[in-house]
Amino acid sequence: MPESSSIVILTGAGISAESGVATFRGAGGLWEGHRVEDVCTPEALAANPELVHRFYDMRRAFVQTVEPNAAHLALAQLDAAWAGSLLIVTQNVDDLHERAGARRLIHMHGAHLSALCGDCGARFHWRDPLPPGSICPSCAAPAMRPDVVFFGEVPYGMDKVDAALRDCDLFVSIGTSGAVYPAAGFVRLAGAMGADTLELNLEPSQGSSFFAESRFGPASELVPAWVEGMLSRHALA
Ligand code: BV8
Repeated sequence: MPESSSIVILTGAGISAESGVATFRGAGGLWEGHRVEDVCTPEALAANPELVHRFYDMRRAFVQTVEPNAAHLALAQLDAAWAGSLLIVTQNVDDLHERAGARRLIHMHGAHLSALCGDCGARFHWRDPLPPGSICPSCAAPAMRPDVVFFGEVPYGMDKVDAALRDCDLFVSIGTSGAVYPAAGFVRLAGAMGADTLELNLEPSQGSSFFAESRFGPASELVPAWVEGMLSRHALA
């Protein structure tokens, strides 16, 4: 691909699996033993704040004990080396892309290490437990909540993501089941706008048929190989 080519990369839980972070629809489709409807909706937060806050506290603490894997590191290397436009859009709320060195990154479903005030909308870097009723450092309301996008809420950064998808020459999807929208629809938008489309996943996703090419295997093997190919072809271009 020539230097001016623009790339959008969507990542999901599968890219963090080899770092030890559980995926969502693996073992029986339970999230750490919970049904998604019980823990990832505004209704669940209102009805059972203790459960929802505890669910995110547990995961926030856990992601601080794991490390980025070769797939995260390879994407960060591509981000640093690619002269054209590049955007990593992650559905993940862990900080493994950042810790690997990625810069051009959007967390469309929010982030574990961030807390949001449900009253004033202020956000704060947050590493510790966040019990229900935590006081907002900005407006003092007892309204702090996990800064994640629940089902039924609007994903973050969608204007920038939409523009990047319409402009890109290549759309790559890594480690996602294609079960959650609007992320699952990105391949169709990019493809309709003329982009080439590539899926790197352990197994066929729900959207595999929409990709021009799919490669199956662990991300820690597929992603470094793909990045090496991109950088060597680009260097020769
Ligand atoms: C919204 C919170 C409106 C943080 C999450 C049609 C159109 C639009 C919306 C909808 C629609 N139909 C239904 C909806 C509503 C809903 C939805 O999609 N429901 C689903 C269940 C049908 N969507 C929403 O509500 C979204 N909001 O639509 O607002 C709007 C839309 C556009 C513009 C403006 C407004 C909000 C959705 C966000 C929900 N929050 N997370 C958290 O707790 O983590 S979603 C949750 O699922 C995570 O973010 C996760 O990332 C995401 C997707 O899961 P995956 O990442 O794909 O993980 P999964 O386990 O499923 O799959 C892992 C894959 O990796 C597998 O394929 C596996 O084979 C592979 N793998 C495993 N190991 C490896 C591997 N691959 C490579 N290597 C390995 N080693």
